[in-house]
Amino acid sequence: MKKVIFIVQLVLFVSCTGKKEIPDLNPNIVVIMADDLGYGGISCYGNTTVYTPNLDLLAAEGIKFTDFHSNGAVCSPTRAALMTGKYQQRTGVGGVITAKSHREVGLNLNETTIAEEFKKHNYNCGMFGKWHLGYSKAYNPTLQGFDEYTGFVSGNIDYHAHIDQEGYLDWWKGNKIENEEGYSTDLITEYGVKFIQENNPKKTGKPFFLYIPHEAPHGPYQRRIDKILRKVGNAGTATVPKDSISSIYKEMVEVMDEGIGKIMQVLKETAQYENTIVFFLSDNGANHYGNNGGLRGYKGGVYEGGSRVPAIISYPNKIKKGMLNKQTVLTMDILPTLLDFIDQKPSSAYIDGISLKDNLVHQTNLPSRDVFFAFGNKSFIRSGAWKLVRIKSENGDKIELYNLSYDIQETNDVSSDNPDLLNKLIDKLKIWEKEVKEGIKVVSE
Ligand SMILES: [Ca+2]
Repeated sequence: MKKVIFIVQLVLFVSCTGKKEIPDLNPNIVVIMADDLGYGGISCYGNTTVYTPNLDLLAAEGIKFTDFHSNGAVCSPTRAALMTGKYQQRTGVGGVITAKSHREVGLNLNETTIAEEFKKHNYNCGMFGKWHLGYSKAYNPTLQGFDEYTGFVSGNIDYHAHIDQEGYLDWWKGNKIENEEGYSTDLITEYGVKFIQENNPKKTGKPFFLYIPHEAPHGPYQRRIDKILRKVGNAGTATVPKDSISSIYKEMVEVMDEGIGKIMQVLKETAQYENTIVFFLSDNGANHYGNNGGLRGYKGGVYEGGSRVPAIISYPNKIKKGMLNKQTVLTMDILPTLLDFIDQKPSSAYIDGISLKDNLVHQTNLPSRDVFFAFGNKSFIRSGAWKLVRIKSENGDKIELYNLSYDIQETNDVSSDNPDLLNKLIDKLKIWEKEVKEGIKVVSE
């Protein structure tokens, strides 16, 4: 009898407190990627003309990175690294998958993507936005771990007509082309909001993994009110007056920020905000229409403006708010980091990224490591504050050496002052190139 009373009391206690009625679930994950947003592209990174209150709030409630680098200088390579946790060169996606010449290639289905990893751990996985890892339906995101997908598979579409650079309609629901009306940035947000509502862990009993790769602020440059610039069957894009682009660009960033606000709002309305890890990042630096925060160079290049990008993580349940993070971080670190937050390891035989979890939660330093970057004939190695840049040409390699601790602008090439270090870093870069080409694990230090 005593036992029965005890059980009744326990049930009453649990239901009165409103807690522990369902077991604590792993955190939800939301990865939001901007396209071509430079280091100075939003207000919390020093931009004084654009208004991005929602990203600023996310940074204030989480951690803002100051030395975060996109794995690639352009779209597809960074996305391959995000999906796999590896240097993209290992996946075969070292360059852009172009609408013109690469319609039959894509990220190998044998790769274990971040969505497939979370799926193994009982997550519902959704993706809304830009894929850019294969045009053919044989490479569709629904074959790479995403239960739901709506968006486009090329590098960029007309924001209104959803047509790629080569004149193909490019708006997909799952593995079928099916167009709908709407401004792509708004559609991506609406699908993200709906996914969070429908996959509320309180209803499903499962956490969710949501990937929101925005098109903004990549060209073509179009606002909500602007006209269509592409037609089916015609390659190319109608021109926009050059002097109007900076104001259009500003609005494109602001509409994306507004959408991110809606995502944060629905997480709060569904009481999931505290138990959700939101990771915001850009896939590479800006072109000359954007703002790279005064750093040298642009998208596609090997200087800081091409790869150092805004990145923010928020996880109110576990991460202290309002911190700056100065560690050198790459896109490929996201996969192992997010898995570590649910006490899991990547299932691939090996990956190149490392977990930032201890650093983010306890502010410990990351283990020392060299990081590598290569695109076309250009590459760099970062070793602490040192950065060696190599640009290959038929007339011999051009080598430069910078110390970013006092020369973030990369204006003072000190290669002639440090011959031993120069040779050491060149050797490391060559070894790395061989290793990623031949599929051998990089041996650090
Ligand atoms: Ca991009």
